[in-house]
Amino acid sequence: MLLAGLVLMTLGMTTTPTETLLPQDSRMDWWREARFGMFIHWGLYAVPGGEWGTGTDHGEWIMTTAQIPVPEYEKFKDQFNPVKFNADEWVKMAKDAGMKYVVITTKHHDGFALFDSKVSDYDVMASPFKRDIMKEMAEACRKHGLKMCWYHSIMDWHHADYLPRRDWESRSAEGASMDRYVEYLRAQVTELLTNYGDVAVMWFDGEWESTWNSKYGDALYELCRKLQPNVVVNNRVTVGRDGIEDATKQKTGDYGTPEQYIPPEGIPGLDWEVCMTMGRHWGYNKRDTFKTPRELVRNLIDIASKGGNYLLNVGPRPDGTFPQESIDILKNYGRWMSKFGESIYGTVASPLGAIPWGRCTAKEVGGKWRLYLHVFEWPTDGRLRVPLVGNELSSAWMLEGGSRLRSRKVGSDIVIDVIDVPRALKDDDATVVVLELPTKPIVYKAPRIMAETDVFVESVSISVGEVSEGLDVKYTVDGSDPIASSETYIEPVTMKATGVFRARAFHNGRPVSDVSERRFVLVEPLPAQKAGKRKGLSRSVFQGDWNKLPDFGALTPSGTGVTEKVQLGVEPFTEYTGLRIEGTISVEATDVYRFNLGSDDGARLWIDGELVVDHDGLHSASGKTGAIALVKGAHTVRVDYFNKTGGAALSLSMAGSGKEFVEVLATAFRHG
Ligand code: FHN
Repeated sequence: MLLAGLVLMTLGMTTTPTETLLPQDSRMDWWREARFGMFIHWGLYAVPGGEWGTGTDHGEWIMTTAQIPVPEYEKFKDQFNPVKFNADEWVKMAKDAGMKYVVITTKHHDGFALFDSKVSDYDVMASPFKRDIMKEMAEACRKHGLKMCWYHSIMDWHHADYLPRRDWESRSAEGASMDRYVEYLRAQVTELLTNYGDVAVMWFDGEWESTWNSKYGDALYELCRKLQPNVVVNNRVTVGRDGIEDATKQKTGDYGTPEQYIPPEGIPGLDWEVCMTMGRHWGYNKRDTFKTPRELVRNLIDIASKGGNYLLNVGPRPDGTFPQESIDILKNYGRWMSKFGESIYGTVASPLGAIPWGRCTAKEVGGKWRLYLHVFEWPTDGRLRVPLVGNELSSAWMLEGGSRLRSRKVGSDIVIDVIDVPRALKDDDATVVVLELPTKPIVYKAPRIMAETDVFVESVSISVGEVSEGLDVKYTVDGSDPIASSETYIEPVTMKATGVFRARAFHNGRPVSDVSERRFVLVEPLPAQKAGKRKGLSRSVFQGDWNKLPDFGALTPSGTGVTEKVQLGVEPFTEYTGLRIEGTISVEATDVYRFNLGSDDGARLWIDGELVVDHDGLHSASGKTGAIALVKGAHTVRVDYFNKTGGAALSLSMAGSGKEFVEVLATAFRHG
């Protein structure tokens, strides 16, 4: 038995084989079919084009990054007159590029609305332009058959009631009411979902500041669905993302939104969409530099091969035109999608393991399954190998032109002869070869072993996923190699002793994959301590400029007090500030507990002196998870936290075995 309380910083997948299927929700059907959309970031920030003072590298955040006071920034309103704006041209460029939906900023963090809002005079009708841009965009999308979608920022640097204030600005927060701001936010969302016809997606953003919470977020989600029952809402309507890369879907929201980042293995069982800039900025910057058209085409293929959508951004100029680089990128997409769009639309993630020459997407067509093989690099021997496929072969052809290709099984690989493919059919960005199989692909890859944690105090439930239909999984728990006579995986397996779980795929009684393995350890939970006498936790405040957590024990606090739970405790939370929060936390049962510590900037969590989560360093609002085994009762808890500059956030949630994460409530804490 391992010593008490082994702490794990890594957690396994908690899905089971059935959960790798996407949630059955017809609202998402068009979205899963679409795969590709245009993001548009446009607003007052286009006027300066990234320049302020000597600075030239600002984007849509220029109000904050250049610390422009509200009255100064408002002057851009009087310069906003995009006389060359033509919604029809914009939507036609999206359509011709093969995009199926358009998400445009109705209001970004700067608070300026690009639509005629009756609840604000800080909108486009107050500019020289005086046209409802959203109305014209909605009409153009309807005309060209694209889905109209709204981006709307929860965070608002202009509205007097929004909190927290930017720490550099002089406007007082006196009298500001976040509840009143939320009513304003809901009123604008109501306008956007009432006055412009069908809206396909509400793309919320700016949900990460400490003043937004799941109560507001859940209510906002409900409002959207009440106003337009078929509207799709992203996960940023509520709190809880682990940073901009995180696509883990909260309880609220229909899909995850990894940003500027392609999840290396996709996110099995969830809907997700990568949003990305063509250049370095979301909003227009005169000096922006752009990714190559080929890189962007391959991004689309890579994302689709992992089962996600791609929302690619354009930052229009202040005159209402697209930057020429964006136009050229869109034209290249149009060229490629006109030949190969079938290999993207309505496809699902590749069933194959890694392939060295490119990517794969898959789709059922006419009762058969097509693997769309996107060739980035042509094999020098003229033989395209599709690894580890257990199906009998059907046929293979070039998607462009349809010319047939010779193919055959070599062992468990399918080999396609491509030596005679003419140069004219080899697209520099990617060429698609279709491999048709008579049934769903049977892929010989090692099973994925899934469990909440690698430690347990009584037992651990282990499931196996991502195994092709038609294969059996054989497993052992004594560390030996699975063989044909080993146990067959039927349902989650419970282990009650320390051991190594090993699994392997079998086809018709024959081993056909590598062996996957994972060690699970029975641990002694940490014994309960004496609970504190008084409610809440002690809270010491420190002032300093850190890039990572100092030893607060060696510093003199600037103030002390009590906090009811792990939180910042004051709004707005000041910069260059640290916290040490201590006391005891009570758990209701002996179990392995997962703790998610959310913070901006760095934080660490200790329980009974064991470091359970280390989320130190400078980072945006995000969470990290660790696990520890505890006996029912009280345990010492300490959270150290610091905020350097900008946004601040601190939260602690926990989950017992088999449970969802919930915020640790004040009733669990004592001190003194
Ligand atoms: O702060 C915004 C940023 O300006 C941009 O709108 C992106 C697009 O997803 N979202 C936020 C950063 O995560």
